[in-house]
Parts: sequence; structure tokens; C-alpha cells
Amino acid sequence: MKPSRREFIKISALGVGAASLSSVVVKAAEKTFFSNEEDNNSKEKRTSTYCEVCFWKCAAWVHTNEQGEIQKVIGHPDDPHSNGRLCPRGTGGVGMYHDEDRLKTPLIRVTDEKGKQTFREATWDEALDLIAKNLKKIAKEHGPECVALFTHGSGGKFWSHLLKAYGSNNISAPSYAQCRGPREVAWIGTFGEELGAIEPTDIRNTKCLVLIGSHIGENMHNGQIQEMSDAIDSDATIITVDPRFSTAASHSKYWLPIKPATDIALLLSWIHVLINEGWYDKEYVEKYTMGFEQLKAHVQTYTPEWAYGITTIEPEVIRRTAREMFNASPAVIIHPGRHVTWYGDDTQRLRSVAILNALLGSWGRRGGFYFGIETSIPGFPHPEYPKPTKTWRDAFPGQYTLADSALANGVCDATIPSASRDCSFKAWIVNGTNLIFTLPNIINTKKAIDNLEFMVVIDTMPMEITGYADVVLPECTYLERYDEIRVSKHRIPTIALREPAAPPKYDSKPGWWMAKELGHKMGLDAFFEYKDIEEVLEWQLNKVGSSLQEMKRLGVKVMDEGEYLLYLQEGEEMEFNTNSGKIELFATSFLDEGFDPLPKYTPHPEPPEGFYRLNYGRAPMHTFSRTANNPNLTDLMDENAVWVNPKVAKIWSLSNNQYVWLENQDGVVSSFPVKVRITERIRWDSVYMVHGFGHKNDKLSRANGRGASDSELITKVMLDPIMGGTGMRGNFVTFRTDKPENGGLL
Ligand code: MGD
Ligand code: SF4
Repeated sequence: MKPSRREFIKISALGVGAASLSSVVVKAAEKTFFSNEEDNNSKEKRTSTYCEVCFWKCAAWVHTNEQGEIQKVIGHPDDPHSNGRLCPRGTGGVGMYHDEDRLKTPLIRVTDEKGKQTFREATWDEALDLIAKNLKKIAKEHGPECVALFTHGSGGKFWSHLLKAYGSNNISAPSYAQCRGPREVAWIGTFGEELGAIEPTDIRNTKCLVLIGSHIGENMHNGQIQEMSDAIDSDATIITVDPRFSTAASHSKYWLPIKPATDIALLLSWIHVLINEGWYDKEYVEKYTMGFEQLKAHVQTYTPEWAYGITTIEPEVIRRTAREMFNASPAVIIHPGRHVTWYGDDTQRLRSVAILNALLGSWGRRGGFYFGIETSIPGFPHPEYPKPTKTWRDAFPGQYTLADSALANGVCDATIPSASRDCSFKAWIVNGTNLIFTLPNIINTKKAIDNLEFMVVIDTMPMEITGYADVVLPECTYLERYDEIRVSKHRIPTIALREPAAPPKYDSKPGWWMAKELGHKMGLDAFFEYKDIEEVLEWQLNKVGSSLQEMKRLGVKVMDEGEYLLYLQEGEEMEFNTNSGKIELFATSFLDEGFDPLPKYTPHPEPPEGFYRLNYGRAPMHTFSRTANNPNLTDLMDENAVWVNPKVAKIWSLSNNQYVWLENQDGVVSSFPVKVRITERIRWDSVYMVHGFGHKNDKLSRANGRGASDSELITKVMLDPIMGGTGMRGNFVTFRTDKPENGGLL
């Protein structure tokens, strides 16, 4: 039976509890605010924001009551990211503001014992003075380039500006080498451009959507879910390739329960079938691509029969699904995914995905990928940044040459002294990223931290990473601060404002203020020649024909960028930003750097006897580890479970809801036990769990000790030689029913 759009939203929005939560919110929104007008007689107020619970950045209105207390957050109807509706996490974002476990004052370490959260409270002046003193000392003794910034989230711009003014350009985000980096490099090598953070997938108009390890519905990217629901309603064919029967798989015409770690074999055999059967867009391939003949010769041995032996997907199913894609083309999307750092050959897997899309002519076509449009906002004037003489790349001569952003793992590795390097990193500034849970191989991360002279962490919560800091700076939540203007690339160009809905609680401060004050203490005033962020925003908005006053009224503004076209026009000539100016089926930029210009299949290690591949993913009500203590969201899900196939459960005599410890191939045992969920929805060779749980910090009253941490069990990393991404799915676990003496790395 065809699932309806409503059903899909309901299932992906967490079953009964959350479905009712979302519908209450939607009704309230429809009743009062879809007119986009404020009731001037009411003492209640609404202010504009964009959500920070994940990085889809949905624009929203925040409602405060007569006492000025934040009541609710509702999607902005003019926003293409949210279309007036937030996901359960966005609605529950208010919990970040109310969380009584928040960081409340600046903190300074009092013992040498790292990781233990042993601090004394400090004033802002004291904390910033200490940071300025240490950073100046490091610049003098080692050079400013020996300081690195790790950042994820909106405040990053302010910290990046400070670091560049100081003289370092070593700025990395885990959203690159631990997440989408390989697909960006694959896309640049094929189409000459990145996909970017809102993927320009034209899902709402597609006739066929192929998901390879993308669990849309559990991975809750708002606009994308809404579009997938529209596609389901319009009878689009959904093909899901996943070893797990995901929510998306349950709404698919085809579920291909692939043997984990073999996806490239399936992709290559699809390419084989499309080319050998002539099921590709000949005109498009002729006009826009290069390298077809090399590709054709390359895939001849990759038959469906060959792929069957590797993937366990039957040849007939491979052929039939290839035919479905061709029938729908060019309105077909082989989805590039988001978190794609799995097995270390990820860039090549994503190259196969890019090639499939190119053969089917979906890039720049309705129902495939559109060309997004964005407004550019000028930066506030400042003196030229000093030119750094060293970068993180110097630590890896000749390696990861196609990486187009700094690698968080690279900076971490380059912090551990090595005889072959003249300078390792001496200080880290860590803003909005819980590196202990985020970088694989916790032992390595701790080793790097042990080698630091100084570390500052800017966070809203006492997370694992704050325990290792010398100074902790408490940031106020996104609901209590201004941030940079959100500029987004979408079908329509929009800008959105984030302004404070309430004053910062406790003694917390916004990132822009901290960076400016620290800049002052470090003698960098010339880079911060404004009174406050309102002056900067006003200046920037004036440059694009708006103002702070207008944006406070509108929240989201649709910009006029003249005439723009979302798709290629009939017969249009187009030059792509590649070496050849064409879409490169044969990637010359890869060849130039000594990498395979065409993707190949290479086998990966299999689980040893009695072990199962550790697979992990997202839940619709949580984002990584940042929401694990959120009072509203823990009400919906307060721990993770390990999914186990019934056959495996029988071998180990496991029962549903029993708690077990997981032990990995290197003998690392999870710090906490995790609940067993016995289900046919996972293959017998794998187990599955949601990332972000298993915190070990008694300052997190709801998250401490709840569930297990996948991060702890990922001690083996499969590095992508092309761009340095950290493949994390080559780890295997087994079960323990006894409590280990010294379990865990946390
Ligand atoms: P979180 O673990 O949520 O994600 O990695 P991170 O961005 O590090 O940590 C976010 C931190 O930001 C928390 O400490 C939170 O309290 C803090 N924070 C939240 N809001 C604010 C704010 O407004 N200001 C400041 N200053 N801090 C704030 C995500 C990364 O992890 C990504 S993008 C992916 S795709 C990978 N996923 C992943 C996985 O699935 N499994 C494993 N094992 N590792 C992974 N690593 C990667
Ligand atoms: Fe917030 Fe959800 Fe939008 Fe992410 S998808 S920005 S959590 S509302």
C-alpha cells in the first residue's frame, strides 16, 4: 500500500508523541502567524531567529510572553528551509535555553587532571585576560600559526575573524572531514562545484529518488523531508540501499539490503548496466560530459552478476532498479548523502554517485539537481589579515591534496609532536564542537590535547570537551543572541535575521562579544572597529538594500537577484569549472594528483567471528551529542538502543530491553551498558545505534550514563587518501553481559 505524505511525516517525526507535538505547533502557527503579521495589541512579542539545533538553519519566530519568557519557536512561513514548520528538534530548541545544567559563568581549570571538569568560577575579565596572555605568549614563542580553531555553528565567523587577525588560518570544522567532505571533493572533480550544506536536490519534482545510506526521515533535515513527502505523494519511485530497514526504506518501492561496505560494487554495476543497455541520456552526455569512452571500457567487468557476489543484491534487482532510474531521467536523483565518511574510499564512492547522475542527465535538470541562488553580503571592513607562513597542510606534505578545507583530524594529528615537523599545534580554541565525541579515535584526541599548552572551549553546556579546557567560556544560546545574517543558497535567494528573544541567562555572553573583547585584550582593536554587532548588521544590511529594522519586522527577506534560472535551458551551452570545462566522467583533476580518475571497487575487512559491524546514524529528535541533555528532547528519547538481528540475539541469548556492554575489535568496552532492541530491520552481520548518547559527566543530569557512545567504539579509522576524511564504519563489536572493571575511554 502506498504510504501517504501525512504518514511519512508522522513516522519520520517520531511516532505518536512527536506527531502530536508537531501538529499542535503547526495548528498554532496556522491560526496566528501564517499571515506574517504581529498582533500589536498583545504584550506578547515575537522576534526573529534561525534555528541552531542542526545546520539546516530553519528561520523561525520566537514567542515570548508578557513576562518576557520564551514560550515557543515556530517556523517562518516565508522561509524555503522550513516552509513555516520546524522539525521536533527545532520546536524543542527552547529546551537549550531552559536547561538548568547550562554553563553559567566563565571557568578556569584548578587541577592538572584533564577531562575532569575541575574548575573555579571566574569573571569575564579574568578569563579573557588569561586567554590573551597565553595566546600572546604562544605567538611570541612559536608563531600564531601554532594556534588552531575548531568550530561548528554560527559563532564560528567571529572566532575565525579573531584567529585570522591574530595570524593563523588553521580553522577546521568537523562537518568536513567527519561528514560531507568526500562528496564535495567528488562533486568538484566531476561537476566543478561543491554541493554545499543545503543540497540542491530537486526532490519535490523528482520521479525517482535513490538513497544510498541516506536515512532521510531519521536524519531530519526539514525541507528535505517535506520534499520527500511531496515526492511520495506524487508517486515517485524511491529506491533505498541500506543494510538496515530504515524509515525511508519502509516507504520505498525497492529496498536493497546491501552487505555493508560494498556500495561501490553496486554503483559500478549500475553504471555498467546503464551504459551497456544504452539507458543513459545520450544527448546530455555528448554535449556536457567528457571521458565517456574511458568510463565505458572501465566498467565492462562490473556486471550485475559480479556485483551480486559482493553486495548480495540480485542481478535482476540491479537491472530493474537501473531501468527505473533511466525511465525517470532526467528527473532522477542519486542522492549524494550528508555524512559520507564510512570506509576510507568515500570520495571514490561519491564519484560513482556523481557519474550516475551525470549519465542520467540529472545535474541542472528539473527533478534532478537545481542551480541554487544566493545573495552575497559584504563583510564589515577591516585591515588586511597578516599572512600566515605555515598551515596545517605543512604537516602532511603531498597528502590529501584534493582537500579543499582544513581537516579537523589533520589538525588533531598535527598537534602530536613528530620528529618530521618543526612546529606542532600548541593551543586550540574549540567553539561549539564536542571533539571527544566528534573525532574518531578518542585515544588519539586525548593524546593531542595532552600535548597542548593551552585550550579554550566556548560552549553552552558542560560537555566532555569542556572537561579538558584550561578556560571555558559560556556562550548564551541562539535564542539569546544576535549572530551573522543567514544567507542561503536555495531556489529563491533569502536572508534571515537572528536577534535575541530574551537577555542571556546567567553570566553567559554571545560569541561576537567574546571575540571582540578578546581582540581588544590582544591588541587587535583595528579589526573590531564597531561598537556592537548591531552596528555591523546594520552596515551589512544597508549594503544589500535592507536594514535591521526591516529585518526585525520581516525575519526572512526574499532578495531580488534579477532573472535567474534553476535548470539548464534547451540546448544551452555551459562551461563547467573543471579542467576540460565539461562534466568529467573521467576526473582529470584526480589523475593530476595521482588518484584513480575512475572509481574502482576495493574490498574491506569483514567482522571477525562473533563480531558485528558497528553501524550508526541519527534519530529524528536528536542532533549529534548536542541535544542529549535537552529537557524537551530527552522527553522524547533519553537513551539509544543497539539494534540486533533475531538470529544474532538467539546466538547470544539476548532478550529485548536487556542491557549489554559492547566491546570492539581492539578490546575497548563501552563506558555504559546499552539496551538491546531485537529487530529484523538490521542484517545479521551488523548492529546499529544512534550517535550522540553515552555521556560521562555528572554535570549533565539527564544525559549522564544514558546509552552507549558509538564514538568510544570507533578506534579504527580508515583515512581517505584523497581528502583525508575519517572513515568510521570499519569497527566491529561483540556483546558483554558482565560489567567490565575498566570499561570505556571516556
Ligand atoms: P555535537 O556532538 O553535537 O556535534 O560534531 P559536533 O558539531 O561536535 O557537539 C556540539 C557542541 O556544540 C556541543 O558541545 C554543544 O553543547 C555545543 N553547542 C551547541 N550550541 C552551541 C552554541 O550556540 N554555541 C556554542 N559555542 N556551542 C554550542 C558533529 C560532527 O560529528 C558531524 S557534522 C558529523 S556528520 C559526524 N557524525 C558522527 C557520527 O555519526 N558518529 C560518530 N561517532 N562521530 C561523528 N562525528 C561527526
Ligand atoms: Fe532546526 Fe530542525 Fe530546521 Fe534543523 S531541521 S534547523 S533542527 S528546525
